[in-house]
Amino acid sequence: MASTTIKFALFSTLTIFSLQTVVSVTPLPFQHPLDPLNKEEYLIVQKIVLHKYPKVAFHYIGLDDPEKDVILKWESFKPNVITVPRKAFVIAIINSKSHEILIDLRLKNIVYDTIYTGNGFPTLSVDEQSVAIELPFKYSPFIASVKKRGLNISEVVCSTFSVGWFGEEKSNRTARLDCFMKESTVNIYVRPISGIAIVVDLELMKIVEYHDRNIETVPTSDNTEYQLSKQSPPFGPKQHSLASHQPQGPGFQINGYSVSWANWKFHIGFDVRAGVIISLASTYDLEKHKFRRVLYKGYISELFVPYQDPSDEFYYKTFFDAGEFGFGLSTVSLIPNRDCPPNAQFIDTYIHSADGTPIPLKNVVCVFEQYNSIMWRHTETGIPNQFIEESRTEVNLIVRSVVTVGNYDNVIDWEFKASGSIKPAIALSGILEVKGTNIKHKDETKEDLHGTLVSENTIGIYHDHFYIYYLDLDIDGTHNSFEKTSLKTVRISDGSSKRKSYWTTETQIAKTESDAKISIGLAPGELAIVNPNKKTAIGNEVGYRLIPAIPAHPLLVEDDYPQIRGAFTNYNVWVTPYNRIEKWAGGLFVDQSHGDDTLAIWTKKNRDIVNKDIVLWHVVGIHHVPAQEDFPIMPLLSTAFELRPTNFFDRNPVLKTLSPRDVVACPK
Ligand SMILES: *[C@@H]1O[C@H](CO)[C@@H](O)[C@H](O)[C@H]1NC(C)=O
Ligand SMILES: *[C@@H]1O[C@H](CO)[C@@H](O)[C@H](O)[C@H]1NC(C)=O
Ligand SMILES: [Cu+2]
Repeated sequence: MASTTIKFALFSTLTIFSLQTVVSVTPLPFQHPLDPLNKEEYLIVQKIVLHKYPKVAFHYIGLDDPEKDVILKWESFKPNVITVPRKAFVIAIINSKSHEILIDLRLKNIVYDTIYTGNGFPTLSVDEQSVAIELPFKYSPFIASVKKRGLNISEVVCSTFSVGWFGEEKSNRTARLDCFMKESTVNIYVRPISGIAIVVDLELMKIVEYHDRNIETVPTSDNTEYQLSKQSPPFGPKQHSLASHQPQGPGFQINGYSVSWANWKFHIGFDVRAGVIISLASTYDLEKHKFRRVLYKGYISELFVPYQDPSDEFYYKTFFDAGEFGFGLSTVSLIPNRDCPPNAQFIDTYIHSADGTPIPLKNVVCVFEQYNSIMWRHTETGIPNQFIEESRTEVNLIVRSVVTVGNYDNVIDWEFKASGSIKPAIALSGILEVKGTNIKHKDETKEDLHGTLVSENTIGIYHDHFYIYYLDLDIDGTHNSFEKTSLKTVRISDGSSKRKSYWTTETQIAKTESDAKISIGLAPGELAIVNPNKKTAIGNEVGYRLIPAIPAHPLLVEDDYPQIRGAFTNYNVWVTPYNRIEKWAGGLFVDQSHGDDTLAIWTKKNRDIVNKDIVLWHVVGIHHVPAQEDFPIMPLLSTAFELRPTNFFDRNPVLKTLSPRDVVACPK
């Protein structure tokens, strides 16, 4: 989480980029009904809304995805794309009121325009944050605070932070500002000016609350630089180059936003709130000679990052990065040959500014093949006079994007395997959120620092990262069930065996949403989405298993305000019946939300989920106790889970897959 300084810089670069390359950028016409809005479509939205209202702040503009049956019909019969509705959903602030507006992009009219009167506010816009961060420099109490600390105001930069919700009945749309020193280092986040609270009313665009509680040392800039140009020898440890040359060319094709590779085809969407969206992932079954559906739609629905310092200047830091700052708005351009290997291909898209203007975003996604590991192998030594060894190399396809919300960088990968697995992975890097302290050595205090002393005068505050994935699996069709299989020990007491025990399985079909709320713990078990209407030739239900990430459970008490808002972390797994409007696990209006529109609330209806179109939600969490190695910038910390076919194929689907080397050696 979360600031504007970096995003502001990003936008400036983009503006320059668009001016320089305006001639060569040909907007990609949409070819697929799930393609993100293109430049022309953003302009239509802007024109229509500005025609009705003179002053509008656009906080969200995105594709209003057509109904699933329409998409599936389109995919099966491949009619002209024009037959599918094309609409944009808009959240805008007009006269300080949140509007939800639906626009028909073909008819070029407003389908509905309603005022939202519930709790919570839209995603903060980058533009308003850019204005807010300049306010302290014209605010005399702040100038005095800086002077009092002996700091140079010309070397101060500020960032915006969402304020959270702490039980207030009513609140105005506000943000907090934290300020940092940029002098002698670009690593601003590790040089906070601690002890000051600044609250900005985003509608009035002025500072409405200010206090300077105490002065803590601003950590020095020594050893905080991460730019290569600022480092001095010795360099190391040494890394040798790896060949990622593909003499036969890439094994995948990208057509617009549609990708095909090996036995997979899928679509990559992009949304200013969700970031990358994987849709319509189907795998080709060599024996059945057809594509079979696996994942209708998958994306990260929310990221909850609660910090664990209850003091006046930190308690409010309980961020919802997707809903408050926008994963898509915070997606950065990937760096070729660094973020992605030389064999990667890149996809560009558009996002929008607060006045509705489309902004090109280059290299927002990269797609590449990666030699990973062994696909399968065996050495057979058990047959006299024969020596058998067989091994197949695994090549995977990775779809990567990077979401940088202020200080943190989230590397978001979707990995596809020829064996039928999909492996979503998250990796964190970037800068810790730290607090200044007068303490230089751990022995100086016995107090709870609410974090780790990661450098002199610098506390890396404890926090969590809880990602919740929306996974609308459609295993071989839309109607699926959720099965929980427990592995249980059976004691043998009748003397029927020399053994005293064994384990076996017991499978239960989750009937309703309550049956499907799962806290993954010590009890061994298997979780699977199955299609009860489709069986293998020998009678097993076809399915996909969830091999979960290392489980992380919330540690805040259930009635604490941030936890009410982030109640979707109460379980690691949830299953809901498909509902087109249940997209955001923390709610549609998350900024300052009261937690009344979360997954935890929707599932109270306890709806039926047997043999229905269902959605699996998986929480991937990291409890982060910072360490000195995370300073001044942290090496990648990663976690992943796997959606793995289970009795989906009749046998190993990669039995006859050739390793790349075999393909080269094989004479045509
Ligand atoms: C304050 O910082 C500015 C900008 O870096 C610099 O030009 C100026 O000399 C500094 N003033 C003092 C008193 O150090
Ligand atoms: C909201 O702002 C108005 C002024 O615009 C102020 O009168 C009111 O007290 C504020 N409400 C809260 C809860 O801060
Ligand atoms: Cu962290």
